[in-house]
Amino acid sequence: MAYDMVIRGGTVVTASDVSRCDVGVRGGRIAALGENLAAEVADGGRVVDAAGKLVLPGGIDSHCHIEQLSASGFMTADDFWSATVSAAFGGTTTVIPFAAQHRGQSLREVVEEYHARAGPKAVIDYAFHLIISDANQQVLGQELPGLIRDGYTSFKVYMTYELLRLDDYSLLNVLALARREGAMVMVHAENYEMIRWLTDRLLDAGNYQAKYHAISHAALAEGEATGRVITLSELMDVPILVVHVSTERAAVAIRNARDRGLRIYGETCPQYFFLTADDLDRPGAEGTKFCCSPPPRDGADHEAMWRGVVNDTFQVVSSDHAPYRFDSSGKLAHGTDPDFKHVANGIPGIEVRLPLLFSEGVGTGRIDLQRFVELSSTNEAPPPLRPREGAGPARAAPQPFADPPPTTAARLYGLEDRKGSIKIGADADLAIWDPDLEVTISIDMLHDNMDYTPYEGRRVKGWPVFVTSRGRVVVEDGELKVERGSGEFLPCALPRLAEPLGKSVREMDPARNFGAPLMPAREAS
Ligand code: DUC
Ligand code: ZN
Ligand code: ZN
Repeated sequence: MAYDMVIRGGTVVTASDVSRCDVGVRGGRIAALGENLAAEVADGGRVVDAAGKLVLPGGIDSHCHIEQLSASGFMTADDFWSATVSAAFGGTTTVIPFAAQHRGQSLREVVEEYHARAGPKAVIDYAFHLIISDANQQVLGQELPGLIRDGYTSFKVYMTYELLRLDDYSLLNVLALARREGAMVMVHAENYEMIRWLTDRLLDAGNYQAKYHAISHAALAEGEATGRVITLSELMDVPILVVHVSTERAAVAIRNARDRGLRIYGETCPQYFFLTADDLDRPGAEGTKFCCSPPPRDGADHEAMWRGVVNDTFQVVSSDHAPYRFDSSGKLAHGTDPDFKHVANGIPGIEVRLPLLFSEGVGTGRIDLQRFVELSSTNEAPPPLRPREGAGPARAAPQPFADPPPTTAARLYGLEDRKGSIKIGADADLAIWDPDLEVTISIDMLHDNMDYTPYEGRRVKGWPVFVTSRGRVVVEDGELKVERGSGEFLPCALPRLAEPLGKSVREMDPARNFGAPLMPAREAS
């Protein structure tokens, strides 16, 4: 049977292997992996020479903010067109941004709004996480269960931010619902009162510059909240994913929880390897370009993040792309000398996420190619066992490792049937990388709608040069080859990795709590 496209002679990182072979694509899907497939290309089909290149699954960016209005009223600089074009140029072929509820809004209406934004513009495929800021009866009792069944199977909750945060009682309600319905809960874990107290004292004393943002969002605030939400999830026996982890303390909390057998997953982002709190101390208002929450930390935390990607504390490295321009639409909306409390929180990075991780991770030998793929999309190899500690090679000295196995974005969010791996039957979402291409990152070469990049001038080695989505060529020779709106919505399955352990603590277990039925029963799927 003839192929529409054959990618010939590259080093292919498959679900179980790294090998030199051809990839045959038919009907938008991967149809074959083997030798000499080019001889079977259909009339009008094409052969793409990948000799000397790497053929990787297109990345999944499972944490990015696109055409999202923040609770403080800032619209991101990127819409679904510019963000997905930028993602594709950086080797990402699936994005999972947020449909963000503001208090008082119907979740269903929010989702419709985001579809109206994405549908006509996205050039690669997309799913949505929900953001729940109003965990009321109507939302938890009716809207959310229905939406989960319609393919919105993950949602983010905040422990900080006045207009978004849920108190512990509401968090427990959300966790109970997630357990019952089988959804994945993503948590922004920072202690609201600690940040509020520090912010008030700093501003009272006139310490308003961007650098104090990093002081107000203390590392301890992240560590405390991470530990607390892990405890809440343990009470409810439901897995959670702690997003954008930036500190050693939080990483250790996640790692320790998993060593105790809990299903606690972790995500970190390039900014927590590459940027520091000192970047917020740049002259004038330049420091605002680095304001995000949690803020960039320091060298010891950077090393802890690298340890975490090696020892599987983290299963995903996402961009947390939250683009606000350095002008009155974004960072300088409150003037050219704003106080940190009023600076839009977030930094761009959707295009450079994978090149940064490739260059500093694979290029330096910290992680191998398969681990790179695991962290950036998925890899369904039997889970490799990871060393307990240290920054040694990812596959060195296996030791018994507690359940759950290492996992990745596609599996965390119920997309693994179609996305994130090079396997027969999966969507032909591929990125051919030139591992030797050296690039100096600069805002001029990026495709987002930003006016700065926090990585200006940084040199990386390795960049994707040819990208497909469902077999369509999206990027070739530095040009975009697809139309606006050609990306498709992806309903997500219930993630198996959101399944509870089935082990209740005594107080939640009717067999040991004198018969009280407290544990939300999981729905049959
Ligand atoms: N949280 C995010 O997830 N992204 C940007 C800012 C924030 O607080
Ligand atoms: Zn967040
Ligand atoms: Zn975010």
